Amino acid sequence: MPFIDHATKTIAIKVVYYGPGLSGKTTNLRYIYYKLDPAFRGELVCLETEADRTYFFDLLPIRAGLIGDFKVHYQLLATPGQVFYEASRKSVLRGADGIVFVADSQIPLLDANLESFDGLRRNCLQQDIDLMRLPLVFQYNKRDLSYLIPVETFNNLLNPRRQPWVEAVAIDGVGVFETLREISKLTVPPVREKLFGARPRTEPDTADPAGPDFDGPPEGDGAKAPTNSTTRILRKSRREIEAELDRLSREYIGKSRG
Ligand SMILES: Nc1nc2c(ncn2[C@@H]2O[C@H](COP(=O)(O)OP(=O)(O)O)[C@@H](O)[C@H]2O)c(=O)[nH]1
Ligand SMILES: [Mg+2]
Repeated sequence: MPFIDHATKTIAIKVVYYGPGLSGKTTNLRYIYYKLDPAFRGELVCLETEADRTYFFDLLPIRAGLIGDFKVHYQLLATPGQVFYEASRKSVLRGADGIVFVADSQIPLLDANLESFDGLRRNCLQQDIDLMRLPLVFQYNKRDLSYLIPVETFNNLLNPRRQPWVEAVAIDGVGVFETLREISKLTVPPVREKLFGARPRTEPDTADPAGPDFDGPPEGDGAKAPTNSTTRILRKSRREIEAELDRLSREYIGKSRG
């Protein structure tokens, strides 16, 4: 369910990057952060608990264009991959408007991908999220390496409904904005319908995070995302982290008004 503020005419669309540990989720967010003009993105933060680090994920708020006359913000969230962070992954999925499943293309990691996708299914079920109806894009990452899982195999195993998929080398930025564009194409129509019903559109939506406002160099230009672009935020408990997430996204929406 997107966050819609009718008073300020702003919408926040939440996109969760999900996948096995080390598949490249943080790398995607870093690259987006690094390429977008600072005017169109907030800080990339890593939220974690002080005590046991049992709860952490990355958050990047970005500004896109308009749906009707509503300003659109995307909140990109990357889940932690390790098995023992199940609780974090579950609560991060709450209220997700779309999911990018970042798979690791290396053959030895086939099982890890399948297990992670199973976990996604299970967590959605427990959160009353219908994964069959949620916008979902697959990113088959690390295509620069050898011994790769063929795209066809990935699609047969993970993506029988043939939702959009993108082959990526996130570390070089290849496919990163393409993935973001695909998920935005899928997340905008349900929001539009929620706002304006099914009536025909009068003006085109511009809520593509890699769209008209994006004037960075073309993706895959060989530039690597810097590895130290994340601000760390420590909080005591999971509840405090969730409150912080709320605060950060609202603060960003507030700041980027006008
Ligand atoms: N070769 C290669 N390495 C990648 C690619 N994307 C990410 N990595 C590396 O994989 C590791 C894990 O990436 P990270 O984004 O932290 O994974 P996360 O656990 O999904 O957030 C890092 O060392 C990245 O540099 C890629 O496309 N190709
Ligand atoms: Mg990560």
